[in-house]
Amino acid sequence: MDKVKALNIVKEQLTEKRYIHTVGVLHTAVKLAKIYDADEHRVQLAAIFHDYAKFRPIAEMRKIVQDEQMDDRLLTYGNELLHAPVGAYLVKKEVGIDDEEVLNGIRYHTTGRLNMTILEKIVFISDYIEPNRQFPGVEEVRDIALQDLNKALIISISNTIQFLMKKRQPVFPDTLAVYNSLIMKEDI
Ligand code: DGI
Ligand code: FE
Ligand code: FE
Repeated sequence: MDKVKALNIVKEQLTEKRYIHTVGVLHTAVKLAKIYDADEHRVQLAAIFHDYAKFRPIAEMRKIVQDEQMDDRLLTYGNELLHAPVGAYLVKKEVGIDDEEVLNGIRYHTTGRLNMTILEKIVFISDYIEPNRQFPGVEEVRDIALQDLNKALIISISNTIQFLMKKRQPVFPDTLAVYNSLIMKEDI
């Protein structure tokens, strides 16, 4: 599917603000795909559709998680997590994209997972650093993402975990697992 068609499809699912965010993620992801030699077309599609399910009713998303026998933990760690795996499911079902690498980029863009592919890392980081994101520390990750993808992942996940802890929200175990595995591998 080409970029223009994909953008037109996702636009209908999103608010204007979220669409602008999506275009920011797309541009950032393409830049990172060139640097890290990832499949640009797949990265584009995953970036464009990453928040496809963001505005689906919570009840609908919870039902899909149950009916499709997805990971049960998605139902207990916060509703913010649902749009990623449900997005992957709906993009396959409604848009007809069945490339598992693209779908995994969508599926894991919020929590991350152990042994993420380059595409998954690129979508995850681009979601965090795209130009419309403004929060303390984002500039640092923007710079580091151009040099070292894993280091950028460590910092962004660490920031997210701290953000969740400050709000006394649960941290999804796979998110902690990515953090642990990268921090033990990296010399940071
Ligand atoms: O959809 P976006 O806003 O573009 O970004 P996102 O898909 O990364 O979602 C961000 C939200 O997800 C934010 O409110 C924090 C939350 N989140 C991210 N990782 C975790 C998490 N929430 C829980 N409970 N646990 C996590 O590990
Ligand atoms: Fe998201
Ligand atoms: Fe997003």
